Amino acid sequence: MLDVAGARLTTQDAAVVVLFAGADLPQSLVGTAQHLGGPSWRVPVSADGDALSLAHELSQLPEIASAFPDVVLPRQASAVDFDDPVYPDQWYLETIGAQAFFERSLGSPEVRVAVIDSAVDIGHADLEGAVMAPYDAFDDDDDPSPNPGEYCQSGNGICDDHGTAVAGIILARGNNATDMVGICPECTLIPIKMLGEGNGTLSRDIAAFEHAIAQDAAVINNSWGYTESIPVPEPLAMVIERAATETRGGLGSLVVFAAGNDDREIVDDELQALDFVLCVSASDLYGFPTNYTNYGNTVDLAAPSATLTLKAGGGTFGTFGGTSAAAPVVSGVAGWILSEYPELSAEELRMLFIESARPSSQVTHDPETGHHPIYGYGELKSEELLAALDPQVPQDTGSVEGGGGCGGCGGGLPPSGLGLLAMLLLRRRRS
Ligand SMILES: [Ca+2]
Ligand SMILES: [Ca+2]
Repeated sequence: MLDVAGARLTTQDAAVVVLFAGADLPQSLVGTAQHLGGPSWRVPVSADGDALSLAHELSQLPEIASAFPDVVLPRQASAVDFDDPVYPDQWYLETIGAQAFFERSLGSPEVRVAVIDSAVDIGHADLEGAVMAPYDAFDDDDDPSPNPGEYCQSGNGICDDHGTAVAGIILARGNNATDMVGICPECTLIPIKMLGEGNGTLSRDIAAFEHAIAQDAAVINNSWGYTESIPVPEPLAMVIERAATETRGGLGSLVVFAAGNDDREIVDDELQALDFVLCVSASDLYGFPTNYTNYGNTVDLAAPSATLTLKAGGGTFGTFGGTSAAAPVVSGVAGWILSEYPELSAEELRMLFIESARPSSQVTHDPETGHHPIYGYGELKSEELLAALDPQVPQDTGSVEGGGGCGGCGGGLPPSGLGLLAMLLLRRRRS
């Protein structure tokens, strides 16, 4: 093991060199160096040498643009190559650039994502092993599964399919040769049924959030709202604030709400406008605004309406939609981020989504605030999110200098949440 570029890496007995454009292989290496193609060569270590010293020596030669020990890189087969059959059709993963997340990890089971919704088919094959502490606040039991035939919204499968569809977008298992891939395929699901046949009650809404708090949820997805514009009842606002500030030892839970599908303006006293809530509107396959999404000052960002997801009773379907399908895209990404950066507070994470949203090219955002009533501060994109999380990640080894052996080499460790916080404090909200 050697300390190479700040990381402990195992080296092979060789160095890799890249020649300057037009340079020939130094005479001293002819016969021993192995050609890797183009200007790249592998140079074996001599009997009493080591790879790091060799790389340093070689970097001094005028022909050599870059030299580096031939290290063993911790790597696995690309996680992007999923064996899940409908993965290639999940267009929204491409829209947000989810491959950049998958290349790094598939998330962590330590991160618990609560889905407060209608029933969730916890026996679905693509949720196997994902579920903890299921709860039914509607029937007050511990089984949030659909009651077949009840709460038929879309007529898919065994009915009551909404919660299953939401959960699938967030964390359907990956590489299990089954159905699809969620955005955080290794996050843990806390399914909470709160919607069902007939009207809901305030007490059920509160019981749902209390369960998410008691189970220490890191993210709480809410693809629901009231059908009319009504002020948030104070006890519900209070329990949501507690969720956002008390879980995870005080770091809090990111509370994500769908903007709603009524093509109306959300006013300041509604659920989606609460201080701690991240409010998500929906864009379509082409990045255009959907014609149903609610809008207003409270919209924080837009995400694609993820139409293809799990169907209650088994398999997938392709006609899910609305802001109900956009909020879980954000919640899945939130779960992935907290898997990688568990020390982020819910408020830091909420600001990260707002700060790193990419302004839509379809509309003109307010030049003063950066806001747009439909897109909020912009669209969810992995490129901007990862750049905000890892501001000092080395760029591709585009520039080459003869001097140092390790200039621009990878292997740096991700920054801590404190680094991110400092960055957020510097950037603040667009103004
Ligand atoms: Ca039940
Ligand atoms: Ca799967």
